[in-house]
Amino acid sequence: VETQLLGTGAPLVITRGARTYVIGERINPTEARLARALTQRDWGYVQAEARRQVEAGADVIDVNVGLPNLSEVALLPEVVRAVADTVDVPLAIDTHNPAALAAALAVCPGRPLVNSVTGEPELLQHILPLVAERGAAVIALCMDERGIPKDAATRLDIAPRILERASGLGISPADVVIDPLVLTVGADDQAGRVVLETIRRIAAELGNNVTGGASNVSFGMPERHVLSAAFLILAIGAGMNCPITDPTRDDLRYALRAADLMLGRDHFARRFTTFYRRTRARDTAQKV
Ligand code: THG
Repeated sequence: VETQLLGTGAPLVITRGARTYVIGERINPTEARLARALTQRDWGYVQAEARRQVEAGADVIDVNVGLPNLSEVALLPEVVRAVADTVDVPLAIDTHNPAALAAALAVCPGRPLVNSVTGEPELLQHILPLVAERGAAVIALCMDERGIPKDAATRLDIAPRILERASGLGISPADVVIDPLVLTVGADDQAGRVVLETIRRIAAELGNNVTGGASNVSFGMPERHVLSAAFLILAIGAGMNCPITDPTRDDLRYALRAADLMLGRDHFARRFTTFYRRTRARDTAQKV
């Protein structure tokens, strides 16, 4: 399956089995400095964060501006425009607010990834038509109005329902990227096992491209990046091929590159060694 995305540069074709594609997570107000930049409308800071992620290997930039006291409808299109002005990769527009999504799609160049829709009737009804009208791609979360199922089988039931609704509006299954829903192991020690099983079954039974917030797995835990890196490697092995993660962190980036090499997806280990050389050159430069 191939999902085609476009920013202002070359098209990105997310291809199953080819390599791991990175959706950069850092334009998100859970990070305190980013939240401050959004309240102060400091687009320069936001743009620098976008560039830093692309330089670190992000294939797509996720844009999330959901903050309790800020108007997403006003803010999201401004931030989408600012980010699209400074990086040429495709964007993932991260909102469940249909009005904010419509406003953001109106100013977003190329073919973005809409993040996201669920099986909830409200969202299916209001988000999918915007995706169809724009000819965009979309992330489908394996949850519905009853919440996030505890087991893989029930999560697996929800995805085909979303695919069917999308297909009815002319959205091809290849343009629906599935998110099994990554929850923290801090709240449920079975969260990792359940999401890995869900990923394996999506890959085997549906064949769509698979995304997910890899950092979610370690919320509230000590040594959280060790846990996120372990999860990334296992999730990639299970079939998650476009994780949402932080490529500016060396530990997470090494994990991604190592997983692709071990799975035979890195010709002559070129990506891994290039990453190593760049990281070393940067560290050496910083020491002098
Ligand atoms: N699925 C989909 N989209 C998503 C998620 C998902 N979008 C949002 C989120 N989950 C993925 N993005 C993030 C962004 C930041 C963090 C985790 C996931 C994060 N932030 C640190 C924190 O909150 O502690 C702060 C960052 C910092 O200080 O550097 O962990 O699951 N489709």
